[in-house]
Amino acid sequence: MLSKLKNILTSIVDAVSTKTLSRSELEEILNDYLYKFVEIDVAYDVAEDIIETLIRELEGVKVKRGVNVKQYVYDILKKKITSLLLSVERVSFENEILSRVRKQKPVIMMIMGINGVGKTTTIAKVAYRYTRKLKLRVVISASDTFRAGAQEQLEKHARNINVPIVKHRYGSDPAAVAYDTVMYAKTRGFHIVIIDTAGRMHTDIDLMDELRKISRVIKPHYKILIVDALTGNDAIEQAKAFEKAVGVDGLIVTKVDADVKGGVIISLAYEVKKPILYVGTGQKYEDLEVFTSNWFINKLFT
Ligand SMILES: Nc1nc2c(ncn2[C@@H]2O[C@H](COP(=O)(O)OP(=O)(O)OP(=O)(O)O)[C@@H](O)[C@H]2O)c(=O)[nH]1
Ligand SMILES: [Mg+2]
Repeated sequence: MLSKLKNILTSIVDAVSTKTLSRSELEEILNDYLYKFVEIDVAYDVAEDIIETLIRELEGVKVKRGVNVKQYVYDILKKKITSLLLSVERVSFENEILSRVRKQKPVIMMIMGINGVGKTTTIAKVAYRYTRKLKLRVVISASDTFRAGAQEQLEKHARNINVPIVKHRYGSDPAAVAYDTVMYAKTRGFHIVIIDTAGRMHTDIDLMDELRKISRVIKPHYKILIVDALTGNDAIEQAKAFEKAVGVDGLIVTKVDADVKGGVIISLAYEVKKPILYVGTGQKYEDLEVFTSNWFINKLFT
């Protein structure tokens, strides 16, 4: 996980920890890293920002005897990356859900994203977490009425985690399924409705219209976009397009366990500025973690 980003940071620390360096020496050394960062999905502007920060903080600095120079550089990087991520962490998200359900049931989440990013799996993980940890009653709407096998896949997950789903026939209106699910939840006192939607390219106008329709009919409290860490910087384009067409309240980044590059979360934080609610770290129901800047820093620096 994140191994290339880790390697780059280690290599930077080694390269600048030799002696006191001037601005031009630092620029010479660090310029190479601009492209190394970009290759691992750190957006160009963020890479520039990180390098500029390093130059500013290290220029002409004589580290006091007894202070570990490498540690000094690591700390600069840690602080910088933390500051980039702080703005998108939302540690109180589950508390917010809990206080919402106390006031008004059900709380509705609509899950969206392009094909194959992990929407359905993530829904199962969230439902698993909310029923087990938050002790909430969750029902899932099978609003992917399009892809062959989508309903069976969701049913299988639902059986495994013991959560009900509401479904219609394939080809039926996803908004109608979602509406029925909300009614189901209301009459039976369920706390949470999670709407599974079909994968769609962010460039497909008709399918984006369909999401807008679900959103208009159901008025979800949270429109959550799933992005796959392995899609790299395209995840940023996806987030911008979904935000423009439907609106995005939060992100979940999946397949972080399989992502050796590691730059995409930093880029999302810098370029999209939507809270990252959770990260997917595997294929099991337990493999969903609350995203915090600390979580990321710990993965990078330990
Ligand atoms: N390693 C890993 N695999 C994941 C993660 N999340 C999802 N997957 C896998 O990604 C694949 C696609 O997941 P789905 O949940 O079907 O994706 P989807 O977005 O619902 O796909 P469509 O409905 O076809 O658009 C499956 O094989 C999942 O097991 C994760 O966090 N880590
Ligand atoms: Mg799906």
